[in-house]
Amino acid sequence: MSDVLLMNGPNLNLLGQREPEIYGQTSLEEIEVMLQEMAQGAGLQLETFQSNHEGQLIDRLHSAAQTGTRLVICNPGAYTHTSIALRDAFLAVEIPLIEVHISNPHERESFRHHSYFSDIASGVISGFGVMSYQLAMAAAISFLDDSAQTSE
Ligand code: CA2
Repeated sequence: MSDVLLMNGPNLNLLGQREPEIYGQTSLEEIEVMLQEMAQGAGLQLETFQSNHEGQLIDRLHSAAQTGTRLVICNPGAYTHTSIALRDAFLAVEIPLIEVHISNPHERESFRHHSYFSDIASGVISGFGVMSYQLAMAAAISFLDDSAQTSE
């Protein structure tokens, strides 16, 4: 069982290699290491997953539910604006979601202004570059700490 799953959607495997003016210079692996350190410091288990395929993201979410994952931090990439199937998967598994974006989609093209996840997420963090992920992990740590205290 892992406490938190960090899930990244299509093209985010290219972080640090392309379009640094939008997405920065840090690789996904470096982000994953940063979040592992934060999770370790908080005594939480973190798993990470990236896929360029909608169905694989859905399958990973189903298996997270089966193994009792307590929270998902997800940057759905462009699926943010298109994927009713991934939205339905989040609704089906009922695992709390923190939606993350590196850029601020609201200051970009209008097709990025709608997210299929924001209204079902516990929270949304966007526009802070790589720090969006760190803020999301900090929020996850606090969220899981609060939920542990209320169930005592
Ligand atoms: O700002 C974000 O994190 C986004 O989720 C990134 C998505 C975009 O479609 C969303 O509107 C906002 C695109 C991810 C593409 O990732 C790349 C990473 C490096 C180089 C090129 C693309």
